[in-house]
Amino acid sequence: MSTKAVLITGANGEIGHGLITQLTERNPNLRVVALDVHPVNKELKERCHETIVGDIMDTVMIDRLAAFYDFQSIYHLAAILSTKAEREPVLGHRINVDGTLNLLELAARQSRASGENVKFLFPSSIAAYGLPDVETKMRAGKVKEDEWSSARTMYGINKKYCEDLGRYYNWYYRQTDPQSAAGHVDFRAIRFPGLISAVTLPTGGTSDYGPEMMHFAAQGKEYNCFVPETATLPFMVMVDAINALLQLEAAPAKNLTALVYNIGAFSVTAKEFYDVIKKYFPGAKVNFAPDALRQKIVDSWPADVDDSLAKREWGWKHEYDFHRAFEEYLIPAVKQRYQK
Ligand code: AKB
Repeated sequence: MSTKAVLITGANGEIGHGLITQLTERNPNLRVVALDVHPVNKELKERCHETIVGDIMDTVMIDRLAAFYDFQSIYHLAAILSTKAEREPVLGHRINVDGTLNLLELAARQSRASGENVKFLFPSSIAAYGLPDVETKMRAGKVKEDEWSSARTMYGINKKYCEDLGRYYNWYYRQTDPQSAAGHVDFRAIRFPGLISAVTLPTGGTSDYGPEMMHFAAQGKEYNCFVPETATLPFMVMVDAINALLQLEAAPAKNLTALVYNIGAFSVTAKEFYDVIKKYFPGAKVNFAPDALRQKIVDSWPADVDDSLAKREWGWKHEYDFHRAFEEYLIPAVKQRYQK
């Protein structure tokens, strides 16, 4: 008999770190199988049933996992973020799309074999949106899930397409088979805003200027910000992002009418970021030196999102607004991190 477990890909990434901690704190008996191309650190390893250093493109390794485990939920976090995927589009597509397909196939096979649905939690992104220019973006305000859906980056297009793949696996997988299967992939996606963590730094993203500004200031380093002071994006702290994933996972299927949900917390300019950081690190030095190409990506993402559907259907509510996020969560934790 296979062992019941939860699979987390990209376990070593920013969301993975916090998610493994939260999942195992809430349920110490949960068997977490963590997969990443880099080894996870000792502290996380101790929380996991098994950790695997491997590539989501390795179907032999995925087959081995399928033979040993019966996954109830899969959190598929592994991805190449927007700036990196723009520099290496084929690699971005390979990991973000082909990799996701491998994991969806695993979920489909397991759900059909067991007759029980496998929940597939997928972090999509505000990159799935594409606004034509900054004026339209600022006019658009809070965008709804079905608006401005022509993504402009390889990463955004990959995320958007994987949402569609999720819909296919959820509703239509092998629809011409004469007999329908009992179990299916229960696909649930969240379009995350830029995420800010006090304990990890993002790599390869375009919303990275927010968290980078704070981490540089905490280390007494000068920061060259690659967007102008006016650049506006929705952001959220990592604890809220992880709570959202756990909340959506736990939501009864009967309450959900959609497969993809926006969630929001606060929308801020790069200047507002700098101002709040200066409040806690008065010596912080940020030079605004926009990189026109990365700025174009930020300009194509919404300034804010309409998350009323998530609020209505699964009770989404952020805990940290902009000022509380810095005051109570980010600054104390980041100071502790760099004072060590
Ligand atoms: C990125 O900047 O690529 C990510 C995202 C907004 O999904 N942080």
